[in-house]
Amino acid sequence: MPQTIEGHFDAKGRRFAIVAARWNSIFSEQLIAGATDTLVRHGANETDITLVRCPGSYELPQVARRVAQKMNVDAIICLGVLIRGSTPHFDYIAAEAARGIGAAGIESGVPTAFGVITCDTLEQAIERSGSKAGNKGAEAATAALEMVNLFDAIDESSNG
Ligand code: RBF
Repeated sequence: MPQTIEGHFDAKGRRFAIVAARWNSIFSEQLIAGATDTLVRHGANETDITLVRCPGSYELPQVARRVAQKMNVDAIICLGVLIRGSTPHFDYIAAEAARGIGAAGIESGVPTAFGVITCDTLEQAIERSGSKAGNKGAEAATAALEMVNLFDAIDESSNG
């Protein structure tokens, strides 16, 4: 068995920002609730979670970058809901959100989690924000937690 470095899911004493886009708020509020619930159930103090609202998913990378620079947080969970319309905007915004949220994490060293759901239909949005297909906000929070603890484990490893 190789030596394995991995992150666990302990949120105790950690500070988090949830950056959430306002668009399609009936769904994004569910993602926020799912992410918050996941962090708290893993030991985070609710007062250590800051919700930052931004206009749309296009703005998520810009806000995540600013939060990483200015706020003392261990991870940033980015949440948004994109529903495909009859314009090409969907693909542009989705691509920018995915690329930019990743870039903000790489540039800052603060883990950023991608909790943007991209849906063709309202039904898919319902499914991904707390019903049949789970809650993608909760999943993004779980990924953020694992990353925070993984980074610690890498830093503490004797090979690091
Ligand atoms: N933002 C979202 O988070 N979800 C969407 O489904 C969404 N659809 C949009 C559709 C159009 C045609 C436009 C122009 C914007 C949309 N936005 C959406 C907003 C976008 O992320 C951004 O806030 C605005 O374009 C302002 O920069």
